Amino acid sequence: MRNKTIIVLTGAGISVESGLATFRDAGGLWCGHRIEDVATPEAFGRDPKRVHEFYNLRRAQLKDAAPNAAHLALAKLAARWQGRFFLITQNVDDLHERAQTLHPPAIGYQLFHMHGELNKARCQASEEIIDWRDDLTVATPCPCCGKPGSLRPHIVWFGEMPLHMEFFAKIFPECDLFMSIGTSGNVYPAAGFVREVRALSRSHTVELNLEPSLVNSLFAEKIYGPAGEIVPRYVERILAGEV
Ligand code: BV8
Repeated sequence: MRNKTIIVLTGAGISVESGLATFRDAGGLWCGHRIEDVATPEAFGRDPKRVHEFYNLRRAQLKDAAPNAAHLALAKLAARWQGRFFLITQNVDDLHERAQTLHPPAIGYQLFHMHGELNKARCQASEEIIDWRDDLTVATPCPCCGKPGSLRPHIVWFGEMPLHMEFFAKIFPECDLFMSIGTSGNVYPAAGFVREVRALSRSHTVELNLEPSLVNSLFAEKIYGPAGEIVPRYVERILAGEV
């Protein structure tokens, strides 16, 4: 497998052991909100104050979270991998970045937030993306155009096109190992990536999750348990040339 191309897809489950809630383990409620009330463009148009408060809460929670053993194991692999290593996350937290500061990545590593980032805001007038780690409100003046209310969270909401999709279509054919970690297989297009990789490449596919996802049957290998335990073990197997 050495010098081959690895593609990893992560979801909310990889951040659970860092104390961040998933989307569906709370019985469909997400920090007390229904997804359609806080994570759609319509919700933002209808009640921007409520949506800002939802993301302000999660941005604040993120400050108290730290990367866990699963994030660190992937960072260690990315630091030592001689081939190309693409980490695609559905998560909007910055725990992969923070893990990578402890293990500076090798040249072939790229990280993609396909659903945006909590610590970024976007001007709705200019589309400019701005680092943003504090609260956002409807009165916050936009640094680029000065207009209050022009900033939105740089998050891909339901019904919006995820980021970097054209690039992903280019790398799927060269994949040799596709790892899906901590995702339920509920949300598309991410849940369909394993099907695309299988159709376009001869990649080995492995699902590492607490429990079988909705697309578990599409994976050649399945390993279940807490990410903080199963991901470091799997990374050691890759580095030992056993995968
Ligand atoms: C799109 C940012 C099309 C928000 C997110 C109507 C109109 C348009 C689209 C649709 C539609 N109806 C359906 C769709 C498609 C829709 C979709 O898939 N809906 C689902 C709910 C049916 N998708 C979209 O809308 C996407 N856009 O399709 O655009 C389009 C086409 C052309 C032109 C324009 C548009 C956009 C989807 C992105 C939405 N934004 N996030 C925010 O974060 O605030 S998605 C959100 O769900 C998160 O990113 C999250 O990561 C993602 C997926 O969830 P998971 O990560 O899998 O989390 P989940 O809780 O589900 O599962 C956690 C898993 O971890 C579980 O399996 C659990 O067992 C496991 N776990 C728990 N603990 C651990 C663990 N595993 C390991 N260790 C542990 N300790």
